[in-house]
Amino acid sequence: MKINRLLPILGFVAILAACESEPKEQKQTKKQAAPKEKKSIAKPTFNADSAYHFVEKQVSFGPRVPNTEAHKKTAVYLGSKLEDFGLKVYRQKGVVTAFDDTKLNIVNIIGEYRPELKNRIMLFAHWDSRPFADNGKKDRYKPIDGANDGASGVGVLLEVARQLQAQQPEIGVDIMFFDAEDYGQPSGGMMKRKAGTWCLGSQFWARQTHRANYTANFGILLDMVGAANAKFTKEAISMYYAPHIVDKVWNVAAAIGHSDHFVFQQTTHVGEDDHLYINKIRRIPSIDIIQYDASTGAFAPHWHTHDDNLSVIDKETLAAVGETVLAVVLEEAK
Ligand code: AHN
Ligand code: ZN
Repeated sequence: MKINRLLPILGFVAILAACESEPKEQKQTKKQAAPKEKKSIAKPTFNADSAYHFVEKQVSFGPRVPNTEAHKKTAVYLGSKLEDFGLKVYRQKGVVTAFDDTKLNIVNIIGEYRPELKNRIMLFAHWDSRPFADNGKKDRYKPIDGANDGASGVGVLLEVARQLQAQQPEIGVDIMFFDAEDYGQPSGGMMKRKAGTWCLGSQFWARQTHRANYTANFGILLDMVGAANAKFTKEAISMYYAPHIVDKVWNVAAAIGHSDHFVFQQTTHVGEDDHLYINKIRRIPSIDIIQYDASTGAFAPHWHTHDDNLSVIDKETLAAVGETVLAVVLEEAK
């Protein structure tokens, strides 16, 4: 081919190349600029020894199953701790019906930090423990300690409450401990499956809040947040109702160095949890920080067995979750 015939083609190729390379360069500059644009977030003070102590104390009462003495004592303890930390405390009592028709005397325990402010976040966990060990092999009809499943989330939030009192951020925060999350119908067996048998305390609260016209900008649920090397994935129900909150929390975790726990992967491993009803009934966008275990494709092997005791609790994980949640609160207060 002669050069004069080739030129227009070369020119066209050059234009194509230019068109292609320009956006690429722009993309690169954007990528490089991104870390500069991201504000740096300080790792907040959060005492993991203190959080661990709160977990230990809950477990020391014995399994926190509704209608038991241990449950009553724990309720007194949790309410008085929130009061010690200067929060306005509500004890919302009720009776709910379990899957097997047992009437459960429940109490949702709520502590409000800066109740006068409109700008609010709700942080929640369930405080009861499972009356069975139906995922285990032995003593399946005995209640479990629930050191991870129950006490860990409450322990972290008690320490968050203590830090709110110490650090005094300018934002409303409601710490909510829901009852009777874990009295759900065991899977398998010959009974017909009933819907909505889990999360009885949060369902009760969602239908009638502890005070009229309660609302919050968003909610964060902590469930099974204490095991060593725990991975928290972007849980599907949270991603359906509140992907912007998931991103907010996971980005804060990354910014303060906790990407080893808060992994950028989505998983569908939760049937229902308290955040579902807060989203569905109250329409407060809420997410669940809940462990995902790749070996089971769901929860940790100790889940709903007697191995869920103090020995699985790791302070480093409590710190990662506590620092992340507290950092989110402090960022929102800015
Ligand atoms: C299920 O997905 C069956 N349960 C998740 C809720 C739960 C139970 N969290 C702790 N225990
Ligand atoms: Zn459970």
